[in-house]
Amino acid sequence: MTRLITIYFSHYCEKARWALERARVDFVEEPHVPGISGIASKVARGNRSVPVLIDGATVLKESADIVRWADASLYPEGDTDVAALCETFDRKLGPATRRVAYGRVLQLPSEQLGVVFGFGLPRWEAHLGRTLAFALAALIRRSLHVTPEGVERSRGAIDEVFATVAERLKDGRRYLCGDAFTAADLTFAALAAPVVAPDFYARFFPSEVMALIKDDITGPYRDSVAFAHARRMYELHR
Ligand SMILES: N[C@@H](CCC(=O)N[C@@H](CS)C(=O)NCC(=O)O)C(=O)O
Repeated sequence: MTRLITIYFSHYCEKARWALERARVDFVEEPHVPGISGIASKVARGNRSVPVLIDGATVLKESADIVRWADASLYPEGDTDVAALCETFDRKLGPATRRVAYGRVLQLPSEQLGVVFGFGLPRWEAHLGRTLAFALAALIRRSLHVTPEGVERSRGAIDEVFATVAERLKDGRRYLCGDAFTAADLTFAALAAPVVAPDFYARFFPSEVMALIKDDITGPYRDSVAFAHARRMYELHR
C-alpha cells in the first residue's frame, strides 16, 4: 500500500495529496503533529521534512518528486518553464505563505492552537498536539523565523511571486504555461493556499481558524490576479 506521511494542514503536503488524488493513486495518508512528523519522516528514510511518499522500495522526500511520480504528464515534455516555475514556488512562495499564516495563527491562545495541531489526527496524537501546543508554537516561531520582520519580508516575497504570476497571465492565457493545467498551476495554488484560503483547503483546519485565516490573512491578496488564479485552479482541478 502506498503511504503518504504528512502534517495534515501543511501546504507542501496538500500539494502532494492533490497530485495523488487527481491521479487516482490508491494511498493511505498518515498525518502527524509538526515535530512528530520529523520522526515519522526519518523512520521512513525521509530527511525530516514531510511529505514523504513510500511505495515499496520507492521513497520520495520532496513534494515535487511526488507530483511527478503521481502524474508525469503534469510536466509536459520539452516545457522547461513548468519545472522552473515549480522550483520558484517551492523555494520562494511556500516558505513565505507559511510564515505569513503562522504569523497570525501562532497568536491564537494555546488551547485553540492545540486544536489546530491535533486536527485530523488519530486520537492519541491529537491529544499530544493539544498538550504540546505552547512548546510547538515556540519551536515553530524560532525555527521558521516567525517574527514581525520575517513576516514583513515574506509579504514582500509573496508580492513578487504574485506579480510574476499576474505578468504571465496578462496575455489572457488560462494557465501559467499556456492552455493546459500543469504542475506549475498545481504547485502555485497549493503553496498559495495559506494566504488564499480556497474552500477545499478549509477541511484541513478547524472551521473557526479557517474563518480567521479568511478574515485576517487573505485581505491584502483578495483583489489580485494571482489570488483569483489560485482559487480558480482549486475550483476547476481539485
Ligand atoms: N522541499 C520540501 C519542503 C517540505 C516542507 O517544508 N515541509 C515542512 C512542512 S510545511 C516540514 O516538514 N517541516 C518540518 C521539518 O522540516 O522538520 C518539499 O517540497 O517537500
